[in-house]
Formats: sequence, structure tokens, C-alpha cells
Amino acid sequence: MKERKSLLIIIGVMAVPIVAMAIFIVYTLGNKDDAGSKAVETTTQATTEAATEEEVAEDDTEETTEKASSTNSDEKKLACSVKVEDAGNWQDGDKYVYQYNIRIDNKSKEDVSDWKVVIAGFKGGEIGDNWNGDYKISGDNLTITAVDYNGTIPKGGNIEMGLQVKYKSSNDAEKAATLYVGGEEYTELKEEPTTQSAEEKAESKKEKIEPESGTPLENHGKLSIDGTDVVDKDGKQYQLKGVSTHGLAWFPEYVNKEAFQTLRDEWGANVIRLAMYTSESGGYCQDGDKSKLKGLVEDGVEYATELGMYVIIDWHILHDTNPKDNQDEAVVFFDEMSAKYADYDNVLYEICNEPNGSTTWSDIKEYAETVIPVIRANDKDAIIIVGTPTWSQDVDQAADDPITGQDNIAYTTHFYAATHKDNIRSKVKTAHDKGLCVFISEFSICDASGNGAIDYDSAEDWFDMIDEYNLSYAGWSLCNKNETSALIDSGCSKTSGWSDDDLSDAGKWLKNQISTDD
Ligand code: IDC
Repeated sequence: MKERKSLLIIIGVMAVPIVAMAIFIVYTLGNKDDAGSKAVETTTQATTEAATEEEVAEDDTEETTEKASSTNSDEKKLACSVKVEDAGNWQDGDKYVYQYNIRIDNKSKEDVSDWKVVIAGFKGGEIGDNWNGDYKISGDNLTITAVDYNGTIPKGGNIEMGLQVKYKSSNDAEKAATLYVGGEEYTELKEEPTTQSAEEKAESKKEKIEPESGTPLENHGKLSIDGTDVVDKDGKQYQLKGVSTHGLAWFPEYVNKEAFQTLRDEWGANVIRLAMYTSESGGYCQDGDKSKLKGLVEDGVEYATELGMYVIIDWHILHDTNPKDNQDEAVVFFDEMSAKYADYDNVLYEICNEPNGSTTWSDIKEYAETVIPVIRANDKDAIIIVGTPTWSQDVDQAADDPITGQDNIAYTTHFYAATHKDNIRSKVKTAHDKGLCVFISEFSICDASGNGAIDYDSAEDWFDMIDEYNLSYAGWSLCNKNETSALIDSGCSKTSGWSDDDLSDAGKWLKNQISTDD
């Protein structure tokens, strides 16, 4: 007791500022296992505009604090993360009791031992019930070490631990965790992206496939951008309308030719967007299987091409709020893709789905000005779609300072009709009036979480604008996840040939919308 008091005094004197700690809120992974959950996934910064946007989690109990920056010097491909979940609090007499769940994931290719987790933000806390770890609070820090049975975390494995902490008053300090391995602060080692040689590129180049006759591609050929419009090979206004996949890593089964054919023939879709998440678990720059993901993109492009449909290769950034975070990987990826599809007339490149957090338009522009020339070196005129700040809502900012010296650039607006209304439409109007080609590469008619109620009236307002401005669009998302935006009913396991009864309400609406738009 005495000892704790003196520690507190020392801490008081030190007055260590623990504010200004950036936390990353990483949500439950959007895989089939969480199909029933209502996880909303986004990233924000505690000290800046946290919780200012509608996209912020409705259920934000699952806070994840990750710390990873510089690299280890050895060649091990370590990739571990530690998450702290605030599992609720209650009062017990005159004490405030908080429960935390802590999880370490060993996503690396080797076992990890001699681990330790230090989490700041526990000043004045007294440890109560706890499990699966050895806990000590000293000053502001909670230190967790292994118990006899979990000193080694096998590769691909994880440890789930937890504890209750009692305080004299409420404690809402941010919990910032650091993982140590072998006494060293753990830092994630990123694999250097490897570039393809000219020979490899030439080898992987796909021969142009002739589309089936009478298909959108046969009729309209290579698209380009003329002012605010997407136009076809004859320079006539053209509108892409179709569907986005969900994350390719999570719902790969919808990448099949019959599915795309159903969308083309029964819905009237002419475009498929292939969404490849970059930072989420299973994501391309996280722990995803790169060759499998590229294989899915490749399959998707082939099926769309054979069917004479257009196809968007989407670098689906989300939790990696700033596209510059994974710019090196993006450069390598788009170099490879654009070399492969240099002769294709139907491939569009979407280079950053939704920048967010503190990412500015000038960050995005710098990124775009790096990635676009890489694509152009292989494919001089494909349409390139560029994301905009605030989850691709601030197309007005891009209009104030557009990318120059490049043709065939479109800028993204994403909307979720129950959340985004006139405020975002007015940005589209501003950008359109300034001559920008706005592209709605993702939208749904529910709220920004991808779930919640459908707002048909707002959807109608959006489509009035889409029709008036001839905007191209792709609806989120082709899967049967139990969330409103999923286009297939969650009880339907068919991966193509859906009847109307197999569709969700959003699916029925989108099918009707696409098939009645001309
Ligand atoms: C959501 C999915 C959800 C998944 C989550 C992963 O609907 O199943 O668990 O991503 O983070 C976006 C993003 C898009 C989101 C979607 C709905 O581009 O990836 O998908 N959304 O939240 N921007 C606004 C909404």
C-alpha cells in the first residue's frame, strides 16, 4: 500500500502526458464467421476527429491497440498484434470495476516465445479477477507475462487473456499496448514487395480475349473520360452500372463466371468491381495469401472479359487510412496488373478505395501521382479511379486541385443512402460543376456501416442525381453475409443463378434499379 502510494506520487510528479496517443480501432474481421455480427469497421484517431463521422462503430467495444513501426533486423517474418478490448465496467460498492480482454495474434510463420505485453493507462488500478496471464500494475503500466502453459504462441495461434481492474474513480484513459518479444519492443517486419522483371511481365501478359458478340464490351469497346462523362469507343456518353464483390479473401466463391453472367443477363449489369482489401485480416498487405488474392483478381478479370463486361480492380484500403501506408505494395501490384492487362479494353484501376482519418487530398494526390505513372507505363489510357478524403466523400476537394497532365482519371464518391444525403450530394454537384468525372464505385441504400435500415427515399434522391449526371456506379456487395448491404439473402447459398427470392431487399432493389436504368 505504502509502496503504491509512493509510486503514485512519483507518477504525479512525472506527470507523463498520456494523451495524444493514436489508437487504431480495428474491428472484427468481416469474414463469414462474423456474418451475424454487426461489426462496423473503420479507423480513427483518438486525438483528432475521433467519432466525428457516422462511420464510427455503433458497437465500439472492440478497441484494438496495435503498435508496430520500424523493422527488426533479422530475416524472420514476424507479424503479431496485440489487441485490448474494453469489455465493460460497473460499480462495486465504492469501487469502479473495469474488465479488459487482451488478445495476441501470432500471424507470423514461426512460434513466438518470451513475450510480454505492457499497456499504459492503468494508473491507480488494483488487479482483480484475471485469467491466462500474470498481471502486475506498476505506475501507469500494466505488464502481462505468460503463465506456465502459454509461454509460446504457436505460429498462426493466439492467446486470449483478461482481467478486471478496480479503481477508486472512473478510468477512461486510452489503453495503449506494446508487445515485447525476447525483451525487444516488437515491431512488425514487413516483407519487401518484389518487383517483376521485364521478362516476368512479358510472360504474365495476358493475350487479349475477344468478348462474346452483342456484349457491352463488344458494343462499346475501350472507355475513356470526356469532361464529366465516361464515354465509349465512339465518344458517346456511357454509364457503367453493376456490382462490387465483398472482400475477395472472405467471399471468393462469388468470383465465378456464372455469377457474373447472371448479373449481366438478368440484372443488366455491365461492370464488376473486384474488392481486394489491403489492411484487414486476410488483406493483401496484412496477412493475406497474395498469390491466391491475385489469382482471384485474375479469374475475375478473365470471367468479366469473356462475358464482355467491364471490370474494376479495386485496391480496397480502409483501416490503412492513408494510401501512402502501403504505397510500395500498391506500386508493385498495379505495375503487375497493368502489365498483365495492358491490351485489355475493359479493365479499370481503382487505386485507393476509401482514404480516411487524417488523410488529406494532398496525401492522396501525391500517392496518385506516384501510382498513375506506373500504370501508364504499361497501359497508357485505361480509366483510373482515385479515392477522395473522408471515406471517398470529399470529391469537392479533388475538384479544387485535380490531378493534371493525365487523361482518363475519375474521382470517387461513395454513399450509403441512409447516412449520406444532401451534404454529400452537394459535394458531387460542386465537383461536377467544376468539370470532374465523379464515379460511384461503391454505394448501398442502408447506413454507412453496411447494415441498418434501408432508406429508399434517399436512394431515390441519389439516383435522380446519378441519372442527371450520367454517373457510373457499383453496388456493395455481392455476398450473403447477414448485413443489409449484402445483395444475396443470408439464407441463400447459391453462388449464381439467383431468383428474386434469393436476393436480399437491397439485392432486389439494386437488380430493379440496374435493369430499369437505360
Ligand atoms: C464492410 C463490409 C463488412 C466488413 C467490413 C470490413 O460490409 O461486412 O466486415 O467492411 O471492414 C465502406 C467500405 C466497405 C465497407 C462498407 C460498409 O468501403 O469496405 O464494407 N463501407 O461498412 N465504406 C463505407 C461503408
